[in-house]
Amino acid sequence: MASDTVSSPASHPIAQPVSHELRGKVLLVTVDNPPVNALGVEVRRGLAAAIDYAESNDAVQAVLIVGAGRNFIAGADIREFGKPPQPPALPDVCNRIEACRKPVIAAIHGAALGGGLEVALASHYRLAVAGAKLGLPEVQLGLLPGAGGTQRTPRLIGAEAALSLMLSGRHAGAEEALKLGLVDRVGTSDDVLAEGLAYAQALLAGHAPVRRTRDAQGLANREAAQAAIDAARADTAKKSRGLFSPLKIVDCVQAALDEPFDEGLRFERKQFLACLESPQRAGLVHAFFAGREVQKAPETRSAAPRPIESVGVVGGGTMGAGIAVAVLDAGLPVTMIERDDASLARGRAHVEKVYDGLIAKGRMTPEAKAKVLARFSGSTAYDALANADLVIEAVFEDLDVKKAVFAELDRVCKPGAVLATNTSYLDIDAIAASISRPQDVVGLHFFSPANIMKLLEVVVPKQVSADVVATAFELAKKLRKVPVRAGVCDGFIGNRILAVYRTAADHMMEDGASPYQIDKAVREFGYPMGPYQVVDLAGGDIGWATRKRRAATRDPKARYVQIADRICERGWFGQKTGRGFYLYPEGARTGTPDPEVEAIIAAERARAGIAPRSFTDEEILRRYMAAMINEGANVVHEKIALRPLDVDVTFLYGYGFPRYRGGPMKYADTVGLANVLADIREFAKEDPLFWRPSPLLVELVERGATFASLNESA
Ligand code: 3H9
Repeated sequence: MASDTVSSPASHPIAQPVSHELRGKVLLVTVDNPPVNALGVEVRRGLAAAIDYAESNDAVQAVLIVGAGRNFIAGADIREFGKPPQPPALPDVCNRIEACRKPVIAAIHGAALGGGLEVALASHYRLAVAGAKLGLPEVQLGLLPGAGGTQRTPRLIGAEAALSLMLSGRHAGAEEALKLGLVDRVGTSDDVLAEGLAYAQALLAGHAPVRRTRDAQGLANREAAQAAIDAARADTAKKSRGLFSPLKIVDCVQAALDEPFDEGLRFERKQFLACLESPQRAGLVHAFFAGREVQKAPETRSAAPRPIESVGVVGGGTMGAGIAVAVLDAGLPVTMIERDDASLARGRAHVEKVYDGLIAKGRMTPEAKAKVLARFSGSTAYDALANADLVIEAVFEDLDVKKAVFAELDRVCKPGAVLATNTSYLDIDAIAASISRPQDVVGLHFFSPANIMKLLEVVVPKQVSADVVATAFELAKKLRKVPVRAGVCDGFIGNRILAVYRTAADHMMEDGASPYQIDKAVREFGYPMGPYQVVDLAGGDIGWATRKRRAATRDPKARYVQIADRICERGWFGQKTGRGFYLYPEGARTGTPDPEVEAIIAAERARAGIAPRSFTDEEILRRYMAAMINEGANVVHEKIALRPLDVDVTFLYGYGFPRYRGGPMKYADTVGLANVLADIREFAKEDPLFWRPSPLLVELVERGATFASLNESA
């Protein structure tokens, strides 16, 4: 390049994320901070400077704030949390906007979330256009609206509506926002700039006064407000067990009712800072970014996905039907294959049952069901899949059965069709190698119920081509699933790690902890259920079949706890049989402890020559988590998972790990890897074969590094 064509950096002023220009009498202030106009320090400075300019310039009679790109403002810059604060703070910027002596109007399109909505609430007038999403989702990040949101929202729309928005974190569309009183007007077109300017001009023409939300009267009915606060407090104590920020949100609204505005702001600030420093905030923000990071697998960057316009599903059992529903819900046509008419009828009935359930709950109309099912067809002949772009096999978990299905797919499917298996454990490389087009074979491991669970493990066999993997990620997006890239091994990421910590739990049970104590300790950690409740829910026979299959290959030196086998031998498979680890009298959904199970456990301990000892809940968790973390480290070490964050997302979305702890690997960083390793070495004194420290964990501790450092460098 010739040197005279190169501009010096000085000739290119750095783009300012907030610009302003005069449009007639209106100062148009544009926030342009891609990708989502987050309120980083430069944006905060720019907004404050724009208001200063408006006040000091006589030509300006009103201010219009808009966002460039697809959103108004998505909120505070989450990446700044935990770093040293840089002035001006957002609450000060909002106060500056509200104090402006000339009318300030916010014109909203796309996301006005968190701090973004707080900027709008500090403005004097608000307009939204179709497609706008207004909300205060801070609670999902372990925070509370900390730029006046907890004080202005209830004053504007009342305590009940404000609490509902802030405690759920949900988004309201433009029309709902108008109904709630969050905005004053909804544009008739989606041209936010034109709508905003027209509104500003109309306000000026009508001599609309400056109108401050701090003076709004939404809390005037004190009794109603107090009742809403009390109800929210009771509900939150029940529903948000273990969470730090929700009750603080309620406290802030109480302060809004009891205190003058400025005092309420001070209270809010204190609570916000307490949330900001909490480990829950760190865990939830990690979960937010990790959930986005997993979508960026290398193949999604290097290859374009193949088009998917029609999908085949082989197998109409629980899994196949759930997958069919997930695909139908994404708007795609599905062809189901079963071996005979009776099985096909059962598969179709499974699919219909899901929609009938929605109809019964009033969440779907029979007409809508008919419309969805018009996209569903079934056949007992594989030839019906000749034109499918993607086929997902969900038949019985047996390698030979699956290979036979793939031989049929190889015979009938068009060239370029993606051939996926929903196996949970089997060797996908072997399945791929058994047909003439291994490059088209990929694993899509759904979790049950497949139409509901968010996790999708995308299992990447050796010979698969990159565009097939990219197609799997694209499918996940269409199905609104969270995809995690996994390598081939027994159990992939999730089930492989699950097997290890379940074994640790079984060891504790045989050594003296009751299954009921283990479940309770795990629930108190934040899981919705303990491991033995999960077995009872899923059906004990499933794990029993796997154990029997693996008996021949099990390391004879490894400790094997037989308690679950004794229970299954009695036909006690959990909820579906009325008893398992727990008793479920008369079809109860929650189980009660079973003295007979305790007797079986006692007998097994005696048979194994174990004198039972007691465990504290804390000790149970240390062992449970150490087993999980250690196998998580192995999975990363062997490159089955790309990074520790992929393990975290797997457990957050597929295994009920409490989101506010960020996932097992994030949790390990929080307690300190050296502590986890010390625990493992301690436990290894009793059972060195089971408790073998992962080489990766040892290496990180030696280097004084964290799992997080591997997320950043990957
Ligand atoms: C807050 O406001 C606190 C205040 O009350 C008080 C302060 C004192 N910051 O999701 P996408 C990134 S708390 C930084 O894929 P979409 C995201 O990581 C905040 N970055 O797009 C991604 O980056 P990359 C309350 C952010 O179109 C890229 O933007 N606000 C932020 O599917 C695109 O994101 C929220 O909680 C952020 N705030 O969805 C809103 N937001 O390309 C959180 C996003 O490097 N955000 N990024 O992977 C969202 O809900 C969605 O991102 C949104 C767009 C709906 C906006």
